[in-house]
Amino acid sequence: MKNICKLLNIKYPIIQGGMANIADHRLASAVSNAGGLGLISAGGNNENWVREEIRKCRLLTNKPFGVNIMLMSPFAEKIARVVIEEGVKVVTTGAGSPGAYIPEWKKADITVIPVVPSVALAKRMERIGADAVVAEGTEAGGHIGEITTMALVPQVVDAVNIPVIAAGGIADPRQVVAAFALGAKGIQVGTIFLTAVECPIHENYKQKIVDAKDTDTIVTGRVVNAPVRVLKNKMAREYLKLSNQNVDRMELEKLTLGSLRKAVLEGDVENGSLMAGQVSGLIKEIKSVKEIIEFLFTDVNKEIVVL
Ligand code: TUI
Repeated sequence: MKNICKLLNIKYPIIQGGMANIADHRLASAVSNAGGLGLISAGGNNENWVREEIRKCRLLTNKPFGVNIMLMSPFAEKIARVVIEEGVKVVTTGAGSPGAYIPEWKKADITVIPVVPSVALAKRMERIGADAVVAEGTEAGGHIGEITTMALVPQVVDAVNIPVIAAGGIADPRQVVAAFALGAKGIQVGTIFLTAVECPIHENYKQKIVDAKDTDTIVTGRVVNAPVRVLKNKMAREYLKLSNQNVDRMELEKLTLGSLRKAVLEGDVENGSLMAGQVSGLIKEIKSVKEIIEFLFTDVNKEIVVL
């Protein structure tokens, strides 16, 4: 089986989590320049935005980088075409099945890495031509599945013959070793990159992660079948209160609509949606992307963590 570094032509077996409406060319190029695989996250943006971001990223790095496509986006189909037109080499997907796009991407020689929350979806992705899968546990931030990384990763590893990349709950070298011990060939991290110097979010959002403790995340959206892990704040508490009262879906959507942007751009940490994983409690300082990547792979047992 191909090693992740060789598959992706990178130095460290780490890919950046998608992070809708956050990860643009600035974070992606920083991750790629530091030896990982950076990703531009299409999020809820349209195809023109994605095209521009790809071009800006090329100006900042000559290393490989990819695009993450959030499949619930109304622009997903158009973005699926733009990545081909722009010669992007790697695509990761989240929040749905990319089945409809995989044949075209494979024809264009794109390495396709769907993010999956279950064994069934991992098997389906392998069958239709995925080159690797990211098995993301429920510890992760943002839109999540039900199974923990500890339980999910070895089950996916046993079920498929393509490389498995572990995600959810990784922000420290001990967790990197654990992921590889479970059979993963690489890691995907999001939350710790949110706090990176190069991550283009408001400082208040970064500080809220640095200040968080283990129990400070909560899952909203279960009642509308779109569970999303966020840091506890006024918005999250109100959301959960309303969803326990069986209010209309539209009322709930009014509360979350635009709330990620509120947090990301305006630093409104009480009314914004602060997506973050359970590892927030482990993160104690703001570092550069390069420092973060080098930290994650410090003193790891090279027999377990194969670089
Ligand atoms: O996608 C993510 N994380 C995300 S996407 C996002 S933007 C968003 N915000 C609010 C609501 C919805 C999306 C923020 N964070 N991670 C990968 C991931 N994919 N987690 C879970 C899934 C998933 C879920 C169902 C993948 C496939 C799937 O398939 C259902 C099907 O179609 O079979």
